[in-house]
Amino acid sequence: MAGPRGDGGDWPLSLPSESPPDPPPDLSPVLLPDPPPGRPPADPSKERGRSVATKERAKSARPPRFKVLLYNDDYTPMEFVVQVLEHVFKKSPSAATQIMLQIHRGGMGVAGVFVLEIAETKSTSVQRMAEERGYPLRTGVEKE
Ligand code: TYC
Repeated sequence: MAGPRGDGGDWPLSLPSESPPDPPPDLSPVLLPDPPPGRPPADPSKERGRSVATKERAKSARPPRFKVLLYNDDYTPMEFVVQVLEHVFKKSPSAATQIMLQIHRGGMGVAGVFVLEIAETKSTSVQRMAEERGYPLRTGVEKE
């Protein structure tokens, strides 16, 4: 007699009963012996990969810093250099005066330390401010 589906197939379907069902897989952790202490990693390519990853992480964690330098000259007024140090480099009036005097006496000084893009922007902006007033003040950017 046909099954309830009317397609002539056996109903209910019976599973093959010749072999017993597979036992459940053994999922218990396999304990491997610890490697001897101090042994180098077996696969050197993995070691290389790890060192590259470490480098990249270090890079993004702390990008390199750049000094913005101001150079002395005989014509740029001291007051202008102090103003630049206060407004562009956010120095206090007394810190700005000290840095200006150090540049005046020593020929060069550090106005601030920044990541490259900020250092270049500040350097360019000081250069432009000086040029607009006809002062020969020179700036530079140098890796820390
Ligand atoms: N030497 C300049 C003067 O006597 C002052 C000065 C200081 C100029 C610092 C540039 O970066 C400078 N007027």
